[in-house]
Amino acid sequence: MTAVPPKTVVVVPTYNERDNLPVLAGLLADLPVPNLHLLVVDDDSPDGTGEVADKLVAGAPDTIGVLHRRTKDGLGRAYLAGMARALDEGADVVVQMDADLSHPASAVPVMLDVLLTENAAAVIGSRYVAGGSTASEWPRSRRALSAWANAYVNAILRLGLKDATAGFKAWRAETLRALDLDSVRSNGYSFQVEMNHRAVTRGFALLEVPIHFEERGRGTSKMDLRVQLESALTPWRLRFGGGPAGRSGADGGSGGAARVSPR
Ligand SMILES: Nc1nc2c(ncn2[C@@H]2O[C@H](COP(=O)(O)OP(=O)(O)OP(=O)(O)O)[C@@H](O)[C@H]2O)c(=O)[nH]1
Ligand SMILES: [Mg+2]
Repeated sequence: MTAVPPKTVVVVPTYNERDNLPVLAGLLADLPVPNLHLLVVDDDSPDGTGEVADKLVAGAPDTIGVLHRRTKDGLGRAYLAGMARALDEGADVVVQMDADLSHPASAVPVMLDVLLTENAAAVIGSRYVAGGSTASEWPRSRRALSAWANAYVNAILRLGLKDATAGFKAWRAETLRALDLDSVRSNGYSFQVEMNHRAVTRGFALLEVPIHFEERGRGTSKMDLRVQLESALTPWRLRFGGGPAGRSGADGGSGGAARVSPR
């Protein structure tokens, strides 16, 4: 009897990623990972990404799915909806990944291998561990902002992560179930930080593996001022806020549970 490989669902939120999505779908399909599925979460992109996703589904209905949502509701909300769907559909592992080709698909097998062999609760594709890097096109100001954002988050929450704001991660299903996703409040990019904080304060081990972060493919960034403001305020809410994660963060944010991968 052969064991069924774990079901892995890659959740990809899209907003105006018409040109990038088919490229990403092709890269994922070519990976040597059995039982790998793609779930697109599209917020009614005006550029027709939703229809592009429908065509991809028609061509590979067993491995590609799409969740259509009615309005642009933020990256965090899209991920939460996609993760909930993936768990409902029996995922053993959920990978979160941007559609814009910033996150190298080639790192997915490495992240899954570390997740499953090292008994990690989640694995982060990290720009800031040894061997990781950011896009060479990034101007010095953008590098500085990213490094500063990580230092800021770690100083307030003591997550013990080199890349606390990364958006490329692989989660065990049981970890996600333990994070009480229904009560996650962050909507924009601070979603990444809130998820890490929840995991670390619950004592889960997050491992980081190095990735090279590319400049986005086609299309434009969705980062705006409201999102940046939320990112600046969220660490304080998590540390001192009244919710369950906030309470545990006030006394439990030692970062002791988070480790850097030995690789
Ligand atoms: N469904 C959905 N997806 C979103 C939303 N906002 C952003 N995304 C997607 O989330 C991913 C990350 O967004 P980006 O705009 O690339 O943000 P970023 O990576 O921080 O910015 P850049 O580095 O400039 O690309 C991409 O796949 C986007 O299409 C949203 O409101 N809804
Ligand atoms: Mg991007």
